Amino acid sequence: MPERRALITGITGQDGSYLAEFLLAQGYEVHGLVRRVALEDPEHRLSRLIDIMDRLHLHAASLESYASIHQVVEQVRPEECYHLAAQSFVSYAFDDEFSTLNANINGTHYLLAALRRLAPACRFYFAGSSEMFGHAEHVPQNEKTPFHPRSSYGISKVAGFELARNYREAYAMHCSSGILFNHESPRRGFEFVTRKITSGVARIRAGRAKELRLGNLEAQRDWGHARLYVAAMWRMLQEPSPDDYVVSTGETHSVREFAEKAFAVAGLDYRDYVVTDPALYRPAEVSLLLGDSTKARQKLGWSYSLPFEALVREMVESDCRLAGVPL
Ligand code: F7E
Repeated sequence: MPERRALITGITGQDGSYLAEFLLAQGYEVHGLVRRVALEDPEHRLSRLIDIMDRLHLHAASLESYASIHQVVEQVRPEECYHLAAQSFVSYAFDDEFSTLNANINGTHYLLAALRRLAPACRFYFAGSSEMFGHAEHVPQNEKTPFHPRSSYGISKVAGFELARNYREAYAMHCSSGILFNHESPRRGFEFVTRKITSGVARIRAGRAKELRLGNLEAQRDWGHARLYVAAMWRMLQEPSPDDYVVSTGETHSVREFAEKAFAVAGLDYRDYVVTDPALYRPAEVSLLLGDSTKARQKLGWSYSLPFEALVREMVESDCRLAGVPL
């Protein structure tokens, strides 16, 4: 069978790197759209791709420029496109609403418009987010739960979701959105709370820090493992018809619980180190997210069974290894 061509935006991130590995293992020709600065600084910005770099085709482009996206889509003519790139840090979205909305909404729109023109049969995956539910009316949240985003990030994801749906309905394109709940791993960026905690544990264990400052410890999230979520993205694009799916574990835990478990993995008591800092609270918090992924399990045959403790342990062990204090 000839190789299938996939294009991934956001390939340098946590999800992009796991998805690239997954698609390579399925025999795909994998293309990635990356910023020029990333190509100029591969050691840092392409670090998650280091082991598969020689098997990837990377193209410099900016999601802020329609012309550059058009050029890459014209060159690659992908059969599947996974749109993962975004300004994805919710706290930053409060500091700069304008660039979050501009980059996330326009980037999605430009890509869809270029695909429509140059590769209309391409199957398209949009990275939706549980942040679209925000101040959710129902617990747990499923595909029918109304959106009530609480940040410009959440708003930008609702807009992207609606754009993907509109291209599906108006132009008969195969556009699907995954509404992914929080997903973590040793490759998570350091600004997100799970990695902030696990890297903080490692620094404390290595004697390089004495405390860890956190914001709202009572926020609850449905945290899964990113490596296991990328399979759901792929499955969505293998379906005969496009659709939208919640991807989640069906369990929720507080930030406090994550911290308690992470410190315990290293034999420490979080109460001795965690300091709450009101400056780290968000102007509008999403207090409780819990996903119901029945549809993804039933229609896509996707499943998830990794215990929460195993995710926390993997992340702490990895950060302790990186800090030179393996457990
Ligand atoms: O915050 C609380 C914070 O930044 C989780 C992104 O991937 O998942 C992620 O969004 C919770 C929030 O992720 C700190 O207030 C307390 O309630 O790890 P986070 P997020 O905002 O849930 C969704 C699905 C996405 O789509 C996003 O792109 O933890 N929290 N103290 C803190 N959060 C951070 N970052 N830092 C703290 O010190």
